[in-house]
Amino acid sequence: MTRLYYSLFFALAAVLPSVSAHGYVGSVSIGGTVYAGSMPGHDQGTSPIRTVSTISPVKGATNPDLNCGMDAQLAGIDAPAAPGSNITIQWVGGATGDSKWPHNTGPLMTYMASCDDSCTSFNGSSAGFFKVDQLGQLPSGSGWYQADISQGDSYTFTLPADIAPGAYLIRHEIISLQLANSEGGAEFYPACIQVKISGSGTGTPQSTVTFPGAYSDTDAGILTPNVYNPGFVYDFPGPAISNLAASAQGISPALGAGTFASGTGSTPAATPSGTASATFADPSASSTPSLTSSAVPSASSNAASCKLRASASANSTVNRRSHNRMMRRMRHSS
Ligand SMILES: *[C@@H]1O[C@H](CO)[C@@H](O)[C@H](O)[C@H]1NC(C)=O
Ligand SMILES: *[C@@H]1O[C@H](CO)[C@@H](O)[C@H](O)[C@H]1NC(C)=O
Ligand SMILES: *[C@@H]1O[C@H](CO)[C@@H](O)[C@H](O)[C@H]1NC(C)=O
Ligand SMILES: [Cu+2]
Repeated sequence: MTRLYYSLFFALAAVLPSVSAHGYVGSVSIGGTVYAGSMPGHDQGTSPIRTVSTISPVKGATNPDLNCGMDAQLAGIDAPAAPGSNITIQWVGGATGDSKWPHNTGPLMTYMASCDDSCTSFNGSSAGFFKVDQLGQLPSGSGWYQADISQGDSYTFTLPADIAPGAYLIRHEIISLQLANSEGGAEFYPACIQVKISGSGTGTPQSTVTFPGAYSDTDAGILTPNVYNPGFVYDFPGPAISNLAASAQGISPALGAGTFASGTGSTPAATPSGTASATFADPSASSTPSLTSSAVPSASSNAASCKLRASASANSTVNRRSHNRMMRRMRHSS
């Protein structure tokens, strides 16, 4: 099934004109439902993805649009989500989302912030964000997970298992570093997704940051003149991974071709089997040097959270190996 959807996606992509420049979050899979995002500059529609005004990047670490993307609008719904469940995000390229994400260098990061009861009227500009995931360079040290996104793959992370119930903003972000050899050159693509988390968890983050506020234009992960040098090791910007973070995350095949074209509105999962098989793990925690250091909770974290993180990383590594084998097969077959 997975292979079929992947091939179908490539077949479609091959006949579509390639559109320039940048992109946006075209769809997200939450609790088995695939929600389409609105095209930038279009009506918000019924989607938990906050609509941005343009596919162009946010520039500058102090730009207010670093919060949720360019002129992001409140979304009308908070998508129901279970703690410990997977969320899969599909980036698309071009103003109408009919091409692939265009960039291949730089990190993918995911933050969350509590909106209290509802995110539908919540302004995130003073929200307290905590980091739940980050993916950077491939374990081989050459190339980036972002390059997989530019092949049409989706990105999956797992909601914290013990997170307290309530409404949360998920702030997923790509940073593209192809112009980051000069200060202010990094391209930020933040995207916010509104969820309502169920359950009876009690977990809260030990510390939070704001956006803007968490980054500076001279951070080692944002001003990167050496990014194309052999042996470059990426240093993620922002805080360390939160004590609340879960383990599994990664890159997966595309979310199914049917979700790309819709401009607005939520789409019931038209391809449930494809979606389900698309979310196998590709966590990057333990074997890449850059991730090992950043994935360890900050020094102030207690021993219990360190232990949890360590066991999660071990399981993630196994999943990634099987994923990489599958990716090789699929690339060869497409
Ligand atoms: C949040 O507040 C800022 C500052 O008042 C404003 O510029 C921005 O548009 C608001 N965002 C939303 C989503 O309402
Ligand atoms: C989440 O994805 C990981 C790998 O990506 C998988 O091992 C796990 O079973 C998934 N969890 C759920 C609840 O689907
Ligand atoms: C990892 O796998 C072990 C053994 O199967 C299991 O006991 C443990 O709970 C798993 N850890 C996570 C975080 O899934
Ligand atoms: Cu771009």
